[in-house]
Amino acid sequence: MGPFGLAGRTALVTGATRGIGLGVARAMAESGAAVILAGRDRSELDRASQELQNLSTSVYTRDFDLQQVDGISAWFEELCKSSGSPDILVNSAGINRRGAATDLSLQDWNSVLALNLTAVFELSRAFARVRIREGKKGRIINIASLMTAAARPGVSPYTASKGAVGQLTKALAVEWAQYGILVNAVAPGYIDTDLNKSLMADPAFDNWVKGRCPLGRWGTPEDIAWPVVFLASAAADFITGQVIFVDGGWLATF
Ligand code: GCO
Repeated sequence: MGPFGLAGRTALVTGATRGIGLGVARAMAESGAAVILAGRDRSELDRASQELQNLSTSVYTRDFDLQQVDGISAWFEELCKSSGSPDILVNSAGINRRGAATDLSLQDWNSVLALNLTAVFELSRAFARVRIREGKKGRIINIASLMTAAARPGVSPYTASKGAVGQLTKALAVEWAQYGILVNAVAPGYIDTDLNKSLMADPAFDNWVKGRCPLGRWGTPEDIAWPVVFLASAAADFITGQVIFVDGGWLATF
């Protein structure tokens, strides 16, 4: 696999039971990594783990609700104590709450910002503390969004959270470069996942996405997974603080 392989590496992937997170975990397993699937629901974790077993003998699961941001540091420290610190962290867990900004509840806002942003900050710094303490390098890849750079009506909390993820990626990259911890983000365009099922089921929205995207289609989790594997690999040893838009050309055209 040359510089693109992940043999001998361990990756912790959040939001790993479905969508982009599961796609990333699958691609990392195919690239030789041991993968730790993190998610909230034990039965969904077991299903995802079964799906990946034939790809890698090293598929582990850890259930935790990352919305409980105060408990993230202790959860990660315990994970490291019992199975060693992962080399790679992929922050893929995220939610969306759609609605007019004037109508959304403060709880909607707080839930989206907690999982999409605060949990990313908390888990990333828990990861960095351990890797720095152990004198080991590391890779963090955050899943941002088209909404890191653009917006549409009705998704203000999500857009704000993903805009912040883009800047947090740069902030942590410049702070941890000295330790060899590289921090980047992959920003998906419109992807065929459960998060977007309702959008895909709307013929007008579906036609808009296919017409607006130069490649004329919705992306797939695999379209996102392999750029994530690239950023986790030795092929990306000189890349940090970057947000790579994997959007079918969406942002390249007006
Ligand atoms: C929406 C979508 C976006 C996602 C999209 C682009 O409601 O417009 O869910 O918020 O971020 O997949 O990344």
